[in-house]
Amino acid sequence: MNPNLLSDEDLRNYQKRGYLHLESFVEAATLADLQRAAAEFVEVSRGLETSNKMLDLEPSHTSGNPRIRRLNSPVDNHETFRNFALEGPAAALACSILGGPVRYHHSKLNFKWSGGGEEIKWHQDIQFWPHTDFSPLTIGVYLADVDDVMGPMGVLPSSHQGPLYDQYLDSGEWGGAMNPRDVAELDMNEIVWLTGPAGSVTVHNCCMIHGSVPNNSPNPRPLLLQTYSAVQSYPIAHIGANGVTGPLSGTVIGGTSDQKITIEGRQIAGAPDWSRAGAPTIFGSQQETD
Ligand SMILES: O=C(O)CCC(=O)C(=O)O
Repeated sequence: MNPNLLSDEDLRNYQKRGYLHLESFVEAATLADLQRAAAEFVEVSRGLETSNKMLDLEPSHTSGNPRIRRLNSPVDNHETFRNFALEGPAAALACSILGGPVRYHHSKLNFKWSGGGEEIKWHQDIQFWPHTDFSPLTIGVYLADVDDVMGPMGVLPSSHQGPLYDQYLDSGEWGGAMNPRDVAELDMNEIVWLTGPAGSVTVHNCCMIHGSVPNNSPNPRPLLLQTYSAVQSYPIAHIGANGVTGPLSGTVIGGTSDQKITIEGRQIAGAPDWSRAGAPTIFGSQQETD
């Protein structure tokens, strides 16, 4: 991994504002591979009438007029996306921002189809998948040129240092977005809309207020998103999406994990990660160390 991918100024900006906007960051050949992979799923979608675990389709989707909302977990569904996120430019960028090895969490490809592709209301991500710290960040790559009318992602600079909002509805159900009363308190003039040519990259911290408006243009707005945390940060189980983020979630990139974690000021040298190979019994572990 190239630790010098970003300037010191970029890194300072990320800390201060909670986001980065890197125009035309992904080089042409890699971008073309990602675009080809995305196009394969559009073809797959033609054979579907309704959403399945992999593809979330709009109700009006048909084989002749595909309308995809989201490809879930591209990293688990295509080698190109897997390489990009776990070994390629997105992995390198995550390591560069977080200053060392990182832990991959999850990925998705939001297509936001043409002619009305849906809005994503203002929200913060960390409530969806709390971690043991606030290092998690999401790297987005536009797979098409995106202008103002295509529903680009918008961020509220420095909001990652502000309140962490309750994203439940008044009814008590999970709403996945900020309450309109809280949104009304925001200064929307401060929102920065992250547009750019295909290959442009967005990075936002897990506490950043962000969202996007409907896509009223004649073209889809595919945004490939992958989330990472610092290696010493862990998803907290049994809350939100943690635990349903795919078999590659937890992959350590750019180094190793010493499994040390600090809770309430006390450091634990945690056991190895047994989530893939299965846990040994305490009897087995203790006998092996005799
Ligand atoms: O696709 C977008 O515009 C925003 C994505 C996003 O906010 C999310 O998936 O958390």
